[in-house]
Amino acid sequence: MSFRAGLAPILGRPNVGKSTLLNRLLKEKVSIETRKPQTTRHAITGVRHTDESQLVLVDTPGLHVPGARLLSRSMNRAALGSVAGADVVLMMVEAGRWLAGDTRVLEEIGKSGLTCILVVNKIDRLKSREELFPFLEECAERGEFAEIVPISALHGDNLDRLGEVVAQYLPEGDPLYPPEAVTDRDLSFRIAEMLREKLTLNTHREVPYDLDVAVTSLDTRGRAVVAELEVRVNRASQRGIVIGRGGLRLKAAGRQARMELQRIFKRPFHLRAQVRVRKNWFNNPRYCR
Ligand SMILES: Nc1nc2c(ncn2[C@@H]2O[C@H](COP(=O)(O)OP(=O)(O)OP(=O)(O)O)[C@@H](O)[C@H]2O)c(=O)[nH]1
Ligand SMILES: [Mg+2]
Repeated sequence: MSFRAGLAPILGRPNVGKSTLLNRLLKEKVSIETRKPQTTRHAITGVRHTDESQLVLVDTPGLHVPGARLLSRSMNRAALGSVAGADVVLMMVEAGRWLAGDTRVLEEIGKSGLTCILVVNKIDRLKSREELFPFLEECAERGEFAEIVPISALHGDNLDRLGEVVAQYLPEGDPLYPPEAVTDRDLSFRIAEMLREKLTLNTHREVPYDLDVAVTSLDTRGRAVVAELEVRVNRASQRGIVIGRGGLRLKAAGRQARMELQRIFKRPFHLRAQVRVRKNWFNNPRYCR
């Protein structure tokens, strides 16, 4: 049998589980996951290697009706941009819930003319298996999908099957990435995103959307990775919220990020974070690029 390799972006409205799927397919967290919508802000590539194929998956920001922010528009642009050069598109929906946002995603994918595989996620949430079949039928009526694959990304149900199905739609050819490649994102990005995930989980209302994290200095020469980070917020009051009473919230988030990074990279991490007020950073092209 010949080798297959190609590009498969994952598109869908916010919060359907795209990042969770990427991480489970790779068996490594390369893209952050939270229960809050609009978590992912960039297109993030992850490579799944098997003996027969190399699947280059792209996690994308959830497509949404753009708000006034430059960041919102640049997130949608990043998602749609990932369709260019794709071999097949994965569209993700939640089992039992086809919303207007899903129809909009399908329309955008339709413009590309590419083959689309529908991934029906979160099947573990259905009360019974009997609820699944009518929903799969509804999906088949809503769009022209080459395949419809029900999964639970969170529980890992049917993911090997999904990988095999997607591989069938890739062109025959040599691997696109070296065998050790996992993601196109560098260590600085992954450290910053990990802290952003923990801060997002530890803050509420508008704060997760008003904060951003960047690594300002990185030293990997010693046994431990030493990183300095800047946490950006939009307003002075959010600075206090993110830091928390006695610095406890920032400290807790930093510890959670450090422990998860140590598990992934199998070496110690030291993170030092400063919180700075950068008014309207989400409208600044420099931060949104
Ligand atoms: N019950 C259940 N929850 C899931 C499943 N997959 C993902 N989730 C949860 O759904 C939420 C959103 O997951 P993400 O992977 O961050 O979703 P996303 O589509 O990447 O979201 P955005 O980046 O905001 O577009 C998280 O709380 C996940 O744990 C699943 O199969 N079952
Ligand atoms: Mg995501």
